[in-house]
Amino acid sequence: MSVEKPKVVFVLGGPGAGKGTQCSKIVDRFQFTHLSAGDLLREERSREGSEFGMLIEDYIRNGKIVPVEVTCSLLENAMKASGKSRFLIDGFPRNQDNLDGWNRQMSEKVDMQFVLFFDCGEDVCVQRCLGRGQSGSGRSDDNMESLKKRIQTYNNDSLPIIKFFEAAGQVKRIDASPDADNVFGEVERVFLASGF
Ligand code: UP5
Ligand code: MG
Repeated sequence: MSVEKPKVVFVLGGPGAGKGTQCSKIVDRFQFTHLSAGDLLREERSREGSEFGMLIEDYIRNGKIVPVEVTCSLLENAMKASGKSRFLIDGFPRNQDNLDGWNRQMSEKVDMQFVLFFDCGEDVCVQRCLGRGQSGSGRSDDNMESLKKRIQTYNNDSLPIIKFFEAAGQVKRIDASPDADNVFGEVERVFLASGF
């Protein structure tokens, strides 16, 4: 008897596109567990005794992408610890190193369904992150200096990965500029059409 592999949806899009907001709504509506790579890295950064704390803080503040060995292991551990079988992987893979590492460590162990891509203009993304920073997100990268670097990394390193998935017919693109409920209307249609 074959055991079904866990199902994975990658959730990608620029900084502040609304990945986390929409993932919460998907969790409320469908049977998925939300794993944000950024949240897992921030947790690891604050974990007492972590050997990666300082490295992670430097990468996050400078909008650089943490080496995949760290991120992929955090994701695999969180998947195992949850005991669940359907995952939204938010904010990963975001460069070629991430994708290569995932393919080495995880791709055979899961059943990747599609990539949910939140497409959002740069100005809207920046305003959302700055707004979140002003309302006390406590994130060390919600400031203009870090945001410039995050946007640059997104354009140079992450967009090519989305284009790669798109060429393979795996991307479901969502216009992320309307308000969150309207965006979710589109998201819901995608999940229903995919049999969830
Ligand atoms: N908001 C959301 N949707 C809205 C809407 N439709 N209309 C109006 N406002 C909306 O939303 C951001 C803000 O916008 C919130 O205030 C929200 O209310 C509002 P959110 O849902 O948080 O957007 P999200 O796309 O999740 O933004 P986030 O800032 O989390 O995206 P990033 O991709 O920049 O951040 P992440 O946490 O994934 O990564 C941070 C850093 O960690 C990276 O820069 C990198 O240094 C590191 N990292 C890695 O190295 N490797 C990884 O694999 C992942 C992260
Ligand atoms: Mg997020």
